[in-house]
Amino acid sequence: REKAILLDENSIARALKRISHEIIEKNKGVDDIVLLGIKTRGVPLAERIANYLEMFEGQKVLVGQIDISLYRDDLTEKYDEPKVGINKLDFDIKGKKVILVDDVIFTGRTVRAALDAVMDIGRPRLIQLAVLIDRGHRELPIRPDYVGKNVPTSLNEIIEVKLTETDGIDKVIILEK
Ligand code: 3GP
Ligand code: 5GP
Ligand code: MG
Repeated sequence: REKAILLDENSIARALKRISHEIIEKNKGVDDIVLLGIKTRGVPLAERIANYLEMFEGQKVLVGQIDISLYRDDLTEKYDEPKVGINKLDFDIKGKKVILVDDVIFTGRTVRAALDAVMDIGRPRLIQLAVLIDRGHRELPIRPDYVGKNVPTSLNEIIEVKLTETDGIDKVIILEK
């Protein structure tokens, strides 16, 4: 079942620090940047990146959450379009640079739904995407701006992302179904 460890605690930290530096480089600082974590594990990842951004640039970066619910019976079955949950932010994103953060990008449908949610909330200046793992198999023309690790997968493989905040440990492994 477990085939390999893709990232451990140290390599997750290094990947998130590198992504944070890339965000600063691409945006020439962190002015007007807000991070939006997608549902469960995108949220702690967004919080960690925000901490690194503050560490590197000495400026606070706001973090919000986006709730996208997938309706599917089984992780390998075809599923309906991801649905946008109730999304409220306690800050305004009008004119902001929004960076969506998720743990894994696969078909791209969750991100597409998240883009809808963001546009509903307010009109950002631009939207970028950061993911810890890109496992391929995109079904939409969506690509991340920042990637922790590219992992070409087969469809019977699953990436398991564990984070201390949600799972008590930092670890990314690849499993065979
Ligand atoms: P997350 O809420 O932290 O993103 O989709 C619900 C959870 O199931 C996700 O956690 C994700 O980590 C996990 N998961 C593992 N494999 C898959 C998969 O192939 N598709 C989806 N949608 N989720 C998966
Ligand atoms: P997509 O909508 O791009 O098909 O899938 C992205 C969402 O599903 C992400 O929020 C991610 O958590 C989850 N997901 C898809 N494939 C995997 C996977 O192999 N492992 C994990 N952990 N999550 C996945
Ligand atoms: Mg996710």
